[in-house]
Amino acid sequence: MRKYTNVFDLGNLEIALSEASEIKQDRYKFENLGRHKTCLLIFFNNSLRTRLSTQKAARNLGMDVIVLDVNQGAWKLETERGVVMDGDKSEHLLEAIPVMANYCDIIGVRSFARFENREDDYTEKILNQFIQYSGKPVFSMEAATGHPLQAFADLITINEYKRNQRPKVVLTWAPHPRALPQAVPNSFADFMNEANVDFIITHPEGYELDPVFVRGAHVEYDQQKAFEGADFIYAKNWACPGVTRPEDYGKILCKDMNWMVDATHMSWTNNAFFMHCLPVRRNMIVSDDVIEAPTSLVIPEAANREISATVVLKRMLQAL
Ligand code: AN0
Ligand code: CP
Repeated sequence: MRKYTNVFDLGNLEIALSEASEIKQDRYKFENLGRHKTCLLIFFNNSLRTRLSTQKAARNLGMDVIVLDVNQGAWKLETERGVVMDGDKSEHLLEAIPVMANYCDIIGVRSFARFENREDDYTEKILNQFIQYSGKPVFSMEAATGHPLQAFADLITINEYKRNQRPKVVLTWAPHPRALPQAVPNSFADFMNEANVDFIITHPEGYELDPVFVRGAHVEYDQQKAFEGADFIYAKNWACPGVTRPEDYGKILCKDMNWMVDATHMSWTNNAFFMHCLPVRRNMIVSDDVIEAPTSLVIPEAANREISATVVLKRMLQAL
């Protein structure tokens, strides 16, 4: 595998899931694969889970790891070509990428949507520069439009907890005080559309996700209807994706607290499991009792981030 940005990079999901369970049974099975190989993790944004689980995954494979927080201690990076660099940015990404690539074999990048320009975000301008100019395998640790390590961990979790062959999985929008990217819901939809699940998306009007990710999924604007008979509820906030009204891209259109997932919402379901990628704001997205219930999978989901990252890094090492 030379890049990992979406579900199609994984190929057959059944095979990917069986590799995940092989690694979960013995996470050190491939501990010699990464000897004398270095994984560089570059963060333009904050992280707890991705930062820790990806380092752990690299170490499971015997790799060395370097972590760079671009905004803490490195030179401020210019990302636009043609800019007269007379401001606060001392270095250009076009030099920084090949320089950083010298010191490693595989690169992970976290670079969230900036919400300045929809086209820049949806063409993955920053991530694609790493792919183009590093000459190294690159994986997304949440880029502008996707978070495929999270979605793979979510799929692993659903596969572990499902009670029937084809569970009903609902992705629901929920309220949040700040504008958040669409990366997590996009990738979740990307994966669920290829998985053996009955997939429904529910959100207020105006929050339609990009058709590249929604594909044939059923979109239901009535949240209660969507929740009926659900086996898994996956909650996430996202800001306006600007599909129907490009001028609203990145805006908060709705703060309706009736969309928060609480015990009443869960009572509409088939005793569903609750999922969220974390970090989560309690009593905005989900009530205390729902996230603390035995049916909450937020912790096992986060634990599976180590597994999804180990599978992806293993495949990248095998292709070096
Ligand atoms: C980020 C987001 O919504 O994309 C990261 C989630 C994994 N969340 C926040 O910024 C709170
Ligand atoms: N779920 C997730 O990616 O969490 P972090 O932002 O803490 O890495």
